[in-house]
Amino acid sequence: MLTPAQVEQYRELGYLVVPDVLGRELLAEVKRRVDAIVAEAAKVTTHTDVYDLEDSHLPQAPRVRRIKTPHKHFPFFNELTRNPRITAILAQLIGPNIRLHGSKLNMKSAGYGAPVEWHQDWAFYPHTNDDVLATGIYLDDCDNANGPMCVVGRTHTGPIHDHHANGYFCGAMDPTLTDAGYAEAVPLMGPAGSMTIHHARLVHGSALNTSGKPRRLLLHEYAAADAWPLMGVANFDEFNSRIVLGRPTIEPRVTPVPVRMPLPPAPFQGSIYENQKAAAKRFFATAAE
Ligand SMILES: O=C(O)CCC(=O)C(=O)O
Repeated sequence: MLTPAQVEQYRELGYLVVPDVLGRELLAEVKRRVDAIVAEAAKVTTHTDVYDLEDSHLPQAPRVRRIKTPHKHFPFFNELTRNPRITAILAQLIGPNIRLHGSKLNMKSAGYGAPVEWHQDWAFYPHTNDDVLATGIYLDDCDNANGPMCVVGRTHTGPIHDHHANGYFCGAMDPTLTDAGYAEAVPLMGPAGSMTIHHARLVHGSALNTSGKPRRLLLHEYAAADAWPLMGVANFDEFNSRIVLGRPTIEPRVTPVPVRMPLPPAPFQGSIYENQKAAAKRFFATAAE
């Protein structure tokens, strides 16, 4: 459980790091399963429903950039999104009824793991209210060297920045047009097993991993059950099947939150890495540079 001071920090700054949420055994099991999934990437030559690949991927030298929506493909990871150690913490922040929005595992491998440009998750999936956040469990020790997720505190109460380039959604803020306070960004670091929490409106991003150590981050996105996605609900049963705590509702709570729709869609539809290829200007160096 969170202390009142931690809850207060989340409300005020929009982020938190909570150590050792899963415990040693469960963390070890998560890593074993991730290794097994990554080993299977030797069979693929292009992005699939499961794998998002680094540009330099080759089947004989597999380079996985992200495992996409692990909760959809692997029951173990679906179960993990509902783990009471996680949901008890979430309930303190967004209430007793909670729905999973999505999940992903960003690999940020040693030496070449791709950067993620500054963005707000809210620009990808605005909801009727902003009781929406993401958790990230570090599978490796994370320090300044291996590409920690960096956040700009307090931006969760500010504007929603433009994430478009050349008239299309690109999922990245143009660092030459908007200074959202990047110089004050804080790295979220900790030993393996630490869980980051960031508000969906918080500006965040991370650099290329040029170190010799991997930095894997398992991200779960959660919303209060009465926060409904403004992009709509494609399948009502599937939507409700993602309730991880409490009960669903058909009465969305609507609050005056700033919104820009992620439309028209990115020309490179796919993962955030593909979307951000359309960005006019980049902040973080890429492996090719
Ligand atoms: O992996 C990271 O450091 C950033 C993750 C993120 O913001 C994302 O994938 O949307």
